[in-house]
Amino acid sequence: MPDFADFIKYFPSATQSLINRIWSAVPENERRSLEDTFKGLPLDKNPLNALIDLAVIQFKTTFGKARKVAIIGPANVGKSTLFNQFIRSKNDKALVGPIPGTTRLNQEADAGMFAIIDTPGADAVGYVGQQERDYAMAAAAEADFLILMFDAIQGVKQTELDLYEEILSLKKPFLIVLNKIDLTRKDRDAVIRKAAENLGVRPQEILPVSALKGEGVSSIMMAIVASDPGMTVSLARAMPQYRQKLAWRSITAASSLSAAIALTPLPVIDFVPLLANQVSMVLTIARIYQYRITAERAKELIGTFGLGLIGRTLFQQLSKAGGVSGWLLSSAIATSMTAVMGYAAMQWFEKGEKVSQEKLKALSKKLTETTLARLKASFRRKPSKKKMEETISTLLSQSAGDLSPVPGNQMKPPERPTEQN
Ligand SMILES: Nc1nc2c(ncn2[C@@H]2O[C@H](COP(=O)(O)OP(=O)(O)OP(=O)(O)O)[C@@H](O)[C@H]2O)c(=O)[nH]1
Ligand SMILES: [Mg+2]
Repeated sequence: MPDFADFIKYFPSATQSLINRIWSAVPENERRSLEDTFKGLPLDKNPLNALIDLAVIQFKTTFGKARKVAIIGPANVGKSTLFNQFIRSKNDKALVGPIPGTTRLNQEADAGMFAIIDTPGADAVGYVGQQERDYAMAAAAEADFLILMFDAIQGVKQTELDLYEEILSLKKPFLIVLNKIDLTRKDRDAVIRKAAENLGVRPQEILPVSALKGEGVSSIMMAIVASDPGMTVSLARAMPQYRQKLAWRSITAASSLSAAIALTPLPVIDFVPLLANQVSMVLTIARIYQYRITAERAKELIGTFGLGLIGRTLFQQLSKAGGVSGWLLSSAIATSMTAVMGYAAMQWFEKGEKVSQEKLKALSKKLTETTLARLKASFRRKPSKKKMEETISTLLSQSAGDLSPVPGNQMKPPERPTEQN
C-alpha cells in the first residue's frame, strides 16, 4: 500500500519542502487522516480514474477553480502522449508524432480534478524555435504544478539543463519524469542514475514512466494529488462511495454465483459450496476496506451474522406457503442471504458496526421476495446456471440502492474496527 510519504519522495527536494509547507497549514489531526487516505488509494490507472471521477464533483463544488498542471520538456520526449493519458474527452486528444515539433501551440484540457496543458518542445533547438519555447514557458508561468519530462534514451543534455534552471527559478512545485522507460532494459537503473546526476538530483527524485504504455501515469496523478490538500480532501470524501461501489460489485458477483449453485436445491442454506463462495466474498470486501483477514476469520464473521438461521426460517415459511418450486425458492434465498451477508460485511468493515438481527431479517425477507418475483417472471422452467447468474446479476445491479448504504460524505475516514491487519 502506498502512503503519503511514498508520493512525496518522488518530488525534487525543493518541491518536497514547498509541499510540506503547504501541508503544514492543514490542522494536525486532519492532516493525519488525509495522509492516511493514501494508503487506501488504488494504484492502477482505471480504478484510480473511477475514484477521481467520483471526487471531481466534490472538488469542483468545494474548491471551484481547477488547478493547472503543465507538461514541459524538450521536443519529442512524449509530452503529448502523456497529455492524452490524462484527458477525459477524446475530442481533446493531442497530435502525437515521431518527428520533433509536432506540437506548436499550448493546448489545455480537462483531466478531472485538474486542467492539463500540453506545450511545444521547449528546448529551442532544431525544429522548434524560440517562439515555441516562449509558449511553453508562458504555460509554465501560469500553471500551479509542472511535470518536467525528459527522454530516457536521449538523456538530459546541456540545452535541457538551461530549461531545468528556468523551471527551478519559477519556484513552482514540479515533478521530474523520465519517459520512454519501456525502451530501456538492463540499463534502466543506470539511465535513471545518469539523468539524476545531470540534473543534480537524487535518482529517487525522478519518476520513470512510459506514457505510451500508461506505466507510471497513476503515480504522476497521485503525486499531483499529494501536492495539494484540496485534491486529497476530495479523494478522501469520494472514498466511501468508491469502496461501496467496489464492494457492491463483488456482492453482485457472489450472489449471482450463489443463485446458480442453489439451482440444485440445497438441504441447508449453509451448504459447503455456498459457504466457500461467501467466504471469498467477505475476504474481497475486507480487502476493499484494507483489512487482511484469514478465511477462518471470515467464516467466523459469517457465523456471527446469523444469516444461516434466518435463511432456513425463510425457507420453511415460504415452502409452507406453497406454490413455488424448490429450485426457485432455494436460488432466491441463496441470492438474498449472500447479498445481505455482503451488506453486513460492508457495514462491519466500513463502520465497525454490526447490523442488528431485526434489520438483517427484514432485509433478507424483502430481498428474497423481490428475487422470487423476478425469477418467477423470468423463468417458466429451471434455467441453466449461466442464465440464472445473468438474471440475478442484472437484478442486483439495479437494486443496489435498496441495500447499499447512502454514500458517506464525511471528511474523516470512519473509525476502524480494532482488528486491523
Ligand atoms: N517507446 C515509447 N515511445 C513513446 C513514449 N511516449 C511517446 N513516445 C513516442 O515518442 C514520439 C513523440 O511523442 P509525442 O507525444 O508526440 O512527443 P512530444 O513531446 O509531444 O513531441 P513534440 O510535440 O514534438 O514536442 C511518438 O512517436 C510517440 O509515440 C513512451 O513512453 N515509450
Ligand atoms: Mg507534442
